[in-house]
Amino acid sequence: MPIVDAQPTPFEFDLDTTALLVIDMQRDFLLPGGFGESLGNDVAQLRRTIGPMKRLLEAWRATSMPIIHTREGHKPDLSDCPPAKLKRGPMIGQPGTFGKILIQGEYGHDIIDELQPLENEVVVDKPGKGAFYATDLEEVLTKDGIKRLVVTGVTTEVCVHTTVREANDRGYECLVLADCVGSYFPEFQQAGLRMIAAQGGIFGWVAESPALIEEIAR
Ligand code: C5J
Repeated sequence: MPIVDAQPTPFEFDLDTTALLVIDMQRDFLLPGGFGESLGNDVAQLRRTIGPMKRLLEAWRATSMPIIHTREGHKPDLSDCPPAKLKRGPMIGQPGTFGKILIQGEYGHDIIDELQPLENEVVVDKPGKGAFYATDLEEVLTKDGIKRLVVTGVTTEVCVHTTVREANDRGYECLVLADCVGSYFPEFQQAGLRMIAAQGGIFGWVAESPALIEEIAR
């Protein structure tokens, strides 16, 4: 089995039971002038993941392992957006630079050009921060016999963390790639990664993508 140098211990995986999860690499979060930036965030903190993610996708696509992308967003009538979320995110559904913010079918809701999914890759639309809540992700993973997830995307302390915590509770072993996840807040990026691998890997492992790419390219 391939083994990647990771924290807190090496991460072992096999090509038949491992999937790549790419979380919310959407224009609304990553494009200059978009929703994320309009909230006062520095999108460069997220955009630094694009180069490593492109290299990872290229290597991963040369294997038979599945790739699953997620997008956070809502139906145009917001019927799947809990009032409590809307109360603290009143911009959701409002017109923005790239269409209605976080609304399915709008330009800003879709994945950035650099990381567009291929036709054979699954895209899971999720109304929450976690990728399991109110989605068919569990069915998709079960159908493919997946037991391990390599997790990438944004943001580290919100949608990546929520998903990895949920996945861990459901019995998946998760490897988070430090250079392929991003937070608008450098201190959250650092703490978010440390939390995953602390206490013997309380809910996962952390590694750098070149170490993984080297293993899957063997
Ligand atoms: C946020 C996400 N931060 N994808 N979404 O609202 O992490």
